Amino acid sequence: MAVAWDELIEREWRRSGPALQEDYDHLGRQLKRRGVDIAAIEARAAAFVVAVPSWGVATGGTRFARFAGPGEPRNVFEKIDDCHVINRLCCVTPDISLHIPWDEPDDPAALRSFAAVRGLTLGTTNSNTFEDQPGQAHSYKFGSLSHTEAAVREQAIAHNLHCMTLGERLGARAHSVWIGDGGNFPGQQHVRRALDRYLGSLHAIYDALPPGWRLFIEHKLYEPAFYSTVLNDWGVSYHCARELGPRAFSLVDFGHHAPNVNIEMIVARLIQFGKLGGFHFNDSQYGDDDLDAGSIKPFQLFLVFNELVAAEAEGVAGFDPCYMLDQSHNVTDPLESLMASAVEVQRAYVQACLVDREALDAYQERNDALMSLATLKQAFTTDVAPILAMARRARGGAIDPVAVYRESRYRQGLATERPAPLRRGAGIV
Ligand code: PSV
Ligand code: MN
Repeated sequence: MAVAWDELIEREWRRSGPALQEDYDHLGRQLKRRGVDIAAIEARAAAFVVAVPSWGVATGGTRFARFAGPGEPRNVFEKIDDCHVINRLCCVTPDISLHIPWDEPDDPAALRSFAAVRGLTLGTTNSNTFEDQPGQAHSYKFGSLSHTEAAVREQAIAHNLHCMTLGERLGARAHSVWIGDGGNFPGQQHVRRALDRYLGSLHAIYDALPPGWRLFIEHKLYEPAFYSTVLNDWGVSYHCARELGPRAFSLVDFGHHAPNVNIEMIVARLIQFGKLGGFHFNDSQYGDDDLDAGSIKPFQLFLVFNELVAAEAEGVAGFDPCYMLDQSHNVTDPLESLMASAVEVQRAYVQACLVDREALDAYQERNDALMSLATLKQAFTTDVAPILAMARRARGGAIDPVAVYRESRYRQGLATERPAPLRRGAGIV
């Protein structure tokens, strides 16, 4: 769908630019009183990147139903077109996380340049051994990398090796593994043997990791297995990443923890142990709800970034986390949700950049609990929206990405351009 983005964005600037400039200047004066240079913060905001998941641009679903939206992407090229719109407007998502075989291209070089001309990279491959593909020799019904039968494990390993070979041709730099392996019933699995088998399979994948690549492993406490999972928590993930070697890291998906788990503590520990690979950002109220990042617990998101920015500031050796969204958009336009979520993640980062670290250190040393929290709250309650908007503006993006997107009528145009039969049935992604 061809849209005159430059024109729309300029029109928005004429309409909203003067008010934004006023807000920005006012915030600049406020921050100056706190000893903070707004231009330096804006530069950090502009350098921030969070990848979008290719599987997030189509409408998601629950176990019960999927309510498809108009103009859904029908192939990986259309997904990349949609990802381009997201980045065009919010200027924070130049990278895409691909899912194989859902995004398997016939011609990887063509896909890579299709993305490149849109200013996008395909940084991470994700394997899929949690469902069966047509014609597949062995079923994953009872597991994949940890399956009791060697032939199933070998098939799952081969799929991961294929993802990485493909990824090399796409210019990817990391491979991410999430498995659905686990048990529904007490006694169904010998839990220690299952983990041993998983680790054995991962060793084979790790050994084939292309030069310069990182391997991310993603834990999850339940679902689709409802009693036990093989990589059930960050401790097991850390153990596996350590067993595998220096290029294996734990990936933290926000939704993959029990309610009330202190995720920022997990993040801090993984940083401390040199094994934080990155994130799948989303939000949740109950389980792995895959809601939009920052929609339910924005303070938690900020506290995670507080740990990340502190590690950055302290120059923790090897600290280089990869930021990705991983959400399921069931009741919103997925592009709007992804834009809003990318901005929420960037907002939390920028707020964390405003923490007065010297003051916080001093309060911590004096055991002043109240003022320690107040220092964090001062940063968290600062409305950084003008900084984010100016960072977008400087890079040709929109002041209000969702508003410009709606004005463009991109979705309405797709509805006729991409006629698709309603895909019935449930599904997480
Ligand atoms: C399933 O929980 C899941 O959302 C995992 O978080 C993976 O990252 C994602 O699917 C894609 O495989
Ligand atoms: Mn995930």
